[in-house]
Amino acid sequence: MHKAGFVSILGNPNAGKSTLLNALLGENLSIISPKAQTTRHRIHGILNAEDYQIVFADTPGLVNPHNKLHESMLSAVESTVADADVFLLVSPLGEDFKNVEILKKIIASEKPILLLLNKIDLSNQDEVAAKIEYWHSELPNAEIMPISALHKFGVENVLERILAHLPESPPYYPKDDVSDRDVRFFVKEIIRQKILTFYKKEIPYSIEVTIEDYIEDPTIDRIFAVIYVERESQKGILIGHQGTALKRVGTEARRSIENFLSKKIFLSLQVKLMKNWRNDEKTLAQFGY
Ligand SMILES: Nc1nc2c(ncn2[C@@H]2O[C@H](COP(=O)(O)OP(=O)(O)OP(=O)(O)O)[C@@H](O)[C@H]2O)c(=O)[nH]1
Ligand SMILES: [Mg+2]
Repeated sequence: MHKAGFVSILGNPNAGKSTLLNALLGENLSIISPKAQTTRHRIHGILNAEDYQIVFADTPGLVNPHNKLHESMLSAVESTVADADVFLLVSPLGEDFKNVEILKKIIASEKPILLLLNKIDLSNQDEVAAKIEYWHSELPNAEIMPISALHKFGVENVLERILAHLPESPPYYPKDDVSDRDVRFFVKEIIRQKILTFYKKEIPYSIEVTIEDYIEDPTIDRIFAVIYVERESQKGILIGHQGTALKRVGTEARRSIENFLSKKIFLSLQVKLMKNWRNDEKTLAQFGY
């Protein structure tokens, strides 16, 4: 018998959804950062075994939309709700869900829900017990599991429970696929992750990265990326005094990409202006949203 199905990972921004995905896969697929709204797309991460295939959907954090980019992020979340065979709701202790509409849709779907109380490493037993009781009354049909995605605590149990709910089905993807996204996507995400890490305030939210050219040679990949900013003033901040800030992004990104690809790369980073791209439908479509 072969099992296969879709598992949607949902929760607030910064809940630890991508950390959990990577822990479940045993691989750093989705980018992680301490800042909210790190993930902007629906990303499939695929776990293959001889007798099952789990297609995890990592999703953007549930925000109430303030711009067209947010609207696209929210519809990416909603698209996974219809497909899911099992829901993983990731809720760090001390937080309630920020988007109640989605929660209602999930409950209405009557699919199994695993409510994962995340970041328990930052908490204590009393707090965890109180939160379990709270969710027990909010979602009486959910299975509640305390976990620490960061420390991979409880992750094996989550996998076990998913398998218990997974329907019998042939695989949805070829059994050697690990994602529905290509190398270019992960390369741009790694560059974005460095920007999320190194810059403050609005910069991480105002930029988009595109891969303009990707030339594969036997010993080296030559990657030409562009970082788009929303305002002229952000160019200077991104580049920094004598280019030092951008250089740091380039060096760190190159290292991480080489690690990800297990191959030497050349990385070119250019900064360009794309005014108000987060509210421009055409540009958003061009950027893949
Ligand atoms: N202490 C602790 N930190 C965690 C845990 N899980 C995730 N984090 C941290 O929480 C932050 C956010 O993690 P992400 O996995 O990027 O969260 P996300 O839910 O994917 O966030 P968005 O993509 O922005 O919606 C990172 O700094 C993680 O290291 C955990 O179990 N314990
Ligand atoms: Mg994420």
